[in-house]
Amino acid sequence: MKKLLYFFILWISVNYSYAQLTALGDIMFVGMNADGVDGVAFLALVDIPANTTIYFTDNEWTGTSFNTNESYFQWSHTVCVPAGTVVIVQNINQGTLSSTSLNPTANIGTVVWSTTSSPNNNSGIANSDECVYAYLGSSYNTPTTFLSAIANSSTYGGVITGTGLTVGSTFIEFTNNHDVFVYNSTNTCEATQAATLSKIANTTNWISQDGSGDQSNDGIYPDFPTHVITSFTGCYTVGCTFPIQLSYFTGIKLENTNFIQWQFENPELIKNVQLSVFDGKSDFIELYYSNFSFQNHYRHTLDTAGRYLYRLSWQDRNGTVYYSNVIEIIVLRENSSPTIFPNPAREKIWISGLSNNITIYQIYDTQGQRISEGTYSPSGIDLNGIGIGLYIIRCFSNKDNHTLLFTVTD
Ligand SMILES: [Ca+2]
Ligand SMILES: [Ca+2]
Ligand SMILES: [Ca+2]
Ligand SMILES: [Ca+2]
Repeated sequence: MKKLLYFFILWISVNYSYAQLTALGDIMFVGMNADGVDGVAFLALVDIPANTTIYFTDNEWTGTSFNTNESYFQWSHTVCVPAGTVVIVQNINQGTLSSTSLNPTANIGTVVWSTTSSPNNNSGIANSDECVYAYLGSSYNTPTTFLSAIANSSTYGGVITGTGLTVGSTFIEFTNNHDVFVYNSTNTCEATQAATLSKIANTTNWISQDGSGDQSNDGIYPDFPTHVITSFTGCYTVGCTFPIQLSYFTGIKLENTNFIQWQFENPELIKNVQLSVFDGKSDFIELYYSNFSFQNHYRHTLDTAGRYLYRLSWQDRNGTVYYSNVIEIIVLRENSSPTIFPNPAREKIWISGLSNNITIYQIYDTQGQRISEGTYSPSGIDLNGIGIGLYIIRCFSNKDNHTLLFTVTD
């Protein structure tokens, strides 16, 4: 005459590995601002693996090295940045750099000055004859792979020789010496990376603004960073996987359902989630599927008593599928359930329909933490000290066992 109830909490961690940025055009500038606090914005066309360092400079390339008198800064992030993300760097205008200069800032990741001593002493993006390069390197002044460049003039004072950059592809070259530039075409990556580079490097796909004073924040299109496109779709991954952490995956028998809950630490990295139940023969079959990863529970309505095995699977943005461990809920017999009143409740609850031999109750929160217990009596259960929320109550004796749900309101 009893129901058995199994309740598990599992902790899962997933290992992941890193790929590398490798090639020209793996990132592209999508904004540049020489007014106000100065800034650049760049698009990751491929995933940027965690802890990759990308160097930037507004010194000009002479064919074998950079000239001097301007600044170097470097960006990195401790977790993988998915393809399609736009990173916006600002506050590059710190004047002549010293050990007390503030570092530039970024919406994603961290930026620091690569050096604050000569020959890198004049920070900021000039509003004429300026070029900014992005590259990988063994150090700030030893580039190994140029990634992208943007110039507001064709007479920016450098040469393209030895960089591998190509105007109209990986090098975005304006000739108007404007101050604020924002890419202004579709935010989709094309079928090939080369086609996307051509689209972004086509200066007719940009809007720019010029004038004395600050055009970056005058409310007239384009402003920077207000009008920078913040993400692209359909870009190109290189095998970088995402450190998705499943915090918990639990199940409990609740009235005529099994109530399954889960939580991810970083659901924004998930492409889709699937909850499955074992079909009793050979496989798991889908109960719930979503491309939206923020729902974190499912109520499985039960037709019959039996042994229920549940498994959660999820896909990262590269399409790699991960599986949780399996949780088990065994239901030996369906009982007619007693009811709780009032429900929702504020100060006290009573349970009707309990057989006389029920004496013990236990109250749990929805994460399985027992928060109260006692002996049930006709005077009801006092809710003093129990906060607003959803709760699970078990009432049982050595012969009977019920699990019910109730809500505490204010
Ligand atoms: Ca400036
Ligand atoms: Ca320069
Ligand atoms: Ca201006
Ligand atoms: Ca403006």
